Amino acid sequence: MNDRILYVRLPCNPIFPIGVVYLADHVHKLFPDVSQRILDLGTIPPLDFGAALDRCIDEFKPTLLVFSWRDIQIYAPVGGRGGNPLQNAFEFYYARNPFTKLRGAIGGLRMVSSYLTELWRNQNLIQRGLKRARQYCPEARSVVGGGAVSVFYEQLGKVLPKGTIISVGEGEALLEKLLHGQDIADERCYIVGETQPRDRLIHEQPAPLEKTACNYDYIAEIWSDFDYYLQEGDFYIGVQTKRGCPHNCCYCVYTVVEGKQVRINPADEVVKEMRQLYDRGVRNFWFTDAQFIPARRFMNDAIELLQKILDAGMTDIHWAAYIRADNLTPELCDLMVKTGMNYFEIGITSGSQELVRKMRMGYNLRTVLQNCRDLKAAGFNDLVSINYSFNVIDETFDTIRQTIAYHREMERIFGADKVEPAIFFIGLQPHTHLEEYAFKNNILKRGYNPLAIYFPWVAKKLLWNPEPLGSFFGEVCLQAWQQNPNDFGREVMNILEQRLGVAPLEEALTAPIDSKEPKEPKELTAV
Ligand code: B12
Ligand code: SF4
Repeated sequence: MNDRILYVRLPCNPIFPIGVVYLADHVHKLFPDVSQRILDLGTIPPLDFGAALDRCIDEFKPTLLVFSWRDIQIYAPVGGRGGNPLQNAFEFYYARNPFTKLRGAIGGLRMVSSYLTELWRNQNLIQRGLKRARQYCPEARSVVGGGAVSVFYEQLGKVLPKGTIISVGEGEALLEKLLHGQDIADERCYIVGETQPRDRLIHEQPAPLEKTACNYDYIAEIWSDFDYYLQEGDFYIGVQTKRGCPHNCCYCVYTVVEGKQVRINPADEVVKEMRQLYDRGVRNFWFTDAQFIPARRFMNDAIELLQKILDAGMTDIHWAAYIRADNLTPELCDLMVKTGMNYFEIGITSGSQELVRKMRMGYNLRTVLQNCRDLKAAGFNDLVSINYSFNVIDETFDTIRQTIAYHREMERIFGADKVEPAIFFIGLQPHTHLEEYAFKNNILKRGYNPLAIYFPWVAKKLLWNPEPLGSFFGEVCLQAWQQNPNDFGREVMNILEQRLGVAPLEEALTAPIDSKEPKEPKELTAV
């Protein structure tokens, strides 16, 4: 067999390229004779991207180029590569002072230009790589996948070279078929210029896969820059413990990208994988699951894994993850602390039970509070980031007051300095319930281009902050940046409290129809 696969992780911030590592590992286990190499452009200075790609292709002469594209939405409303996109956008849309508005416009233009440059640069790298590989092997092909492609697969088909295979979600099964020379028509993919993406392609379930420990000795052989992530010691190296999320949160696309069926990677295999990294000096791990504990029925799996990490003697590690804090027990809290969890993010989105239900999030906020108390009692004394997205749906001054009450209670539990309110506004994503809601309510027209954020009117709709409260939030955020730009989240909370007051906690925890077991709420009835 003469297949030679080059994995190119397209430029992005240096986050461990776990996707291509897993793909290469999977292929090696099934096709040990296939030669492989990894090139991570995340570790290479921008001026050298093209030359590094050329050099690698000239040396390796790949027959298959696997391009992995991690993120496109750098404009997501947190500090991104183009500056602070939320601040730019809000200054432009809501500032009354013309100078502030102008500053927002200039910042926005800078951001849009860096966004377009990245889009164009990645398309160019894909074209350039394929052209160069064809100098050595005229039949060379390219496949493109990864997080960004999974979200924007429909739009990317319009800009990538004819014949490129565009893949949605996990790539293991697709690569297997390509190497076996089998028909790929049933896979979650399509070929530019030859086939069209099937309707609802992203909603198709991924192929079942029993994940085994990644073989890092092999990865070190095929990836010369692996050490880059080991030397610094402060990277959180990705380890996946499961795939899939059963929930339905109205703005979230993870649940369709990874599928609703949760597939657990066997705990022994996860520990074996961590052990190899540990032996290479890694002490910080990020469990890259959509949710580390997606539902109560997966708590035992989390307990088993954490216990096995302890049993393996890895007692000086730290780890972080997205945690649904409604799925904790005192035993689990204890293990989380003992195994070194030193950061977690909870995306409750709102502190109002009524809104949490309307957004189909299936959280019981009272349970979350109780579990946080258990976590604190177990000795957790590190940082918690609570993600709030205001104004998603049916926000009122009352629900804002409830969110403040909820947040203050979190501060009482963990300590105000330990609770970081991360203020987001939802960046609307394709294939979500919220997008469907926007269509039904004539906020967006079907066929809009979600990548066209260079048009201010598209960007304004995708950065979800609708009236009647949109301008109010705009004003509050601008005041917060002016008063305390280095502690934006806390400042927003303080201003909201000064302006609106705070509700009794009990009001925040009580929704008109209190469903203990999250069923399918009907509030997004337009969907
Ligand atoms: C965990 C995670 C994080 C963690 C990463 C921690 C770490 N150390 O690894 C943190 C919290 C840091 C993070 C941050 C961000 N993230 Co994030 N993150 C994720 C998440 C949940 C999982 C990613 C992951 O590692 N999965 C596990 C690995 C194994 O999967 P994978 O890399 O996707 O690879 C698989 C497939 O994609 C596929 N595949 C990959 N490449 C290829 C190539 C080919 C050819 C094929 C066929 C298949 C294929 O096969 C792989 C194996 O199955 C995803 C959402 C999701 N559920 O996928 C978002 C996601 C990747 N993040 C996203 C974004 C935008 C970001 C941020 C840029 C947000 C921001 N604006 O700040 C930041 C980046 C921060 C920075 N420093 O630049 C987006 C990217 C797409 C987009 N919208 O542009 C995603 C998809 C979420 C979303 N829906 O919007 N993230
Ligand atoms: S629980 Fe998290 S990953 Fe799952 S659907 Fe909701 S927001 Fe998405």
